[in-house]
Amino acid sequence: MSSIDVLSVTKLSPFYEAHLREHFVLHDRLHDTDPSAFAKIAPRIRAIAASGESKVSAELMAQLPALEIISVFGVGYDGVDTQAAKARGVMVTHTPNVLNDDVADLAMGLMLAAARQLPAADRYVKEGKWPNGPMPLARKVSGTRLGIVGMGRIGQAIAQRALAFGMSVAYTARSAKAELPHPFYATPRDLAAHSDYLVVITPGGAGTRKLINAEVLAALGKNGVLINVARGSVVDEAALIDALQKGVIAGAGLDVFESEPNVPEALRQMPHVVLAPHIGSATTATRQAMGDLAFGNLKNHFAGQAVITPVPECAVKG
Ligand code: 8YV
Repeated sequence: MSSIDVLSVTKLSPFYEAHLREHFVLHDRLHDTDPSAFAKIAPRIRAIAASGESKVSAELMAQLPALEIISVFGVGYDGVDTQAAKARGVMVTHTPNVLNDDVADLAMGLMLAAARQLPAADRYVKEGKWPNGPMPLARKVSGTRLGIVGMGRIGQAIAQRALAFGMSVAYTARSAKAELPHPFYATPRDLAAHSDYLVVITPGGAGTRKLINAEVLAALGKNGVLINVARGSVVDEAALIDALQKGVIAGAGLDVFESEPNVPEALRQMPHVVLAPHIGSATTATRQAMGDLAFGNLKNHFAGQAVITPVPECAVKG
């Protein structure tokens, strides 16, 4: 594999990048940094290394006649034009399952942090305010109603954790899952109307763009809290800011944003909002597992073996 040219389209985790450099000729974001050098090596590129947030457009693929595989370091691949890849016979792989626990943990963490005001509590003690009196009372999590938008692998891992908190769980998804005991609502609006906390963990992309809009937020109501660990595109950010400013909902915990890494000033100023910089899968153990899987997909492909985790669109139907 040592002579195979790979283009990375994102700054990759250092250990994953080092691993790729050991086995491939890695061109780190050359298309962005040096277009004329890129034009020379483009015909040799046989693989793209991307992350969950990367954009891999049909235009980029069109410049790479030898492209065979796009390996995404992440479960989400909404930035990859899979239709164009399929039409060209380019394989697309991702890293499902290995990050389920981390993303579900973060969803619970944001829920607890937003409800119990943990960042404010931390500042309260550190800034020496405690001797002047207690903090304002916060919002209860245990025993309340959780609505999950998107009931795939990570949604189910969140449900499992919520049950241990004595929460009732309901969900919405493209269709009801007969094997799950939780109530199904056909729309995010109906689910929100029956939830105290609404967690968004649906794939990104055109099919879910602004799924969580002003109407859904109004249904969640003034005691409701929105948690987003999916993609910024799934929530209408302007509608969310408006709802938070007007008290239409009580608060939010957000790991993802419409235009990362830029977060609107309005959100950054809000005391009832807890923010994180897209860290759903960002633990050492999980990033290692994601790197191993993303690398394993490339290795298998170039060894002439079946890839481990193709995206559903590229999976061979049995
Ligand atoms: C990113 C993610 O891939 O898995 C996903 O879909 O969004 C993340 O895990 C990760 O931040 C690497 O950039």
